[in-house]
Amino acid sequence: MMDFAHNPRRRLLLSAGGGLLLSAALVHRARAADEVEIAMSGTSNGSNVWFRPRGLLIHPGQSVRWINKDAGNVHTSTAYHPDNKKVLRIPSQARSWDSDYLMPGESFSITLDIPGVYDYFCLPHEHAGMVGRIIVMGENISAHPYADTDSQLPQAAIDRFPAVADILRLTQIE
Ligand SMILES: [Cu+2]
Repeated sequence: MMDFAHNPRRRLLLSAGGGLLLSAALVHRARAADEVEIAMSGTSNGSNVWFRPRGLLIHPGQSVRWINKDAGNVHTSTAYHPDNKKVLRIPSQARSWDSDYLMPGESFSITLDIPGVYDYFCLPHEHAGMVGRIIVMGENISAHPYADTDSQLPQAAIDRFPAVADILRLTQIE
């Protein structure tokens, strides 16, 4: 599905094995400041699944890490982008992403530099409404940026995107 060399997750794994042991404490502090965590989780019988927070406001250059905290399910973080065979619902200059399947305990991170609204979904659970929205702060954030493509998504997905105004006001929406 994805070119090996362009899969950020593979790159992370490679660098983790080959990197020098720098100051672990320093690395940890930098992560705490610059990286925001989004949990992938659900009920134990899998009847309900979600990203938490599903609405998130960050600043340009900040990183987001999705962690599968669901012991009984695999999940993905996948951008609404033609590269993933979906309509475009991230800024047009931004790079697409797809975590591929994350097993329980696995994680995936990206850094977002371009301001705007980023909508993403979980590949096996889009129809169950497992979607999320990240806003990278900047000027001219549209209140309803992707209304013209709503009809091409499952209704359950449309229903779960937090409103842009609510994310801007509250920073995180559970
Ligand atoms: Cu999922």
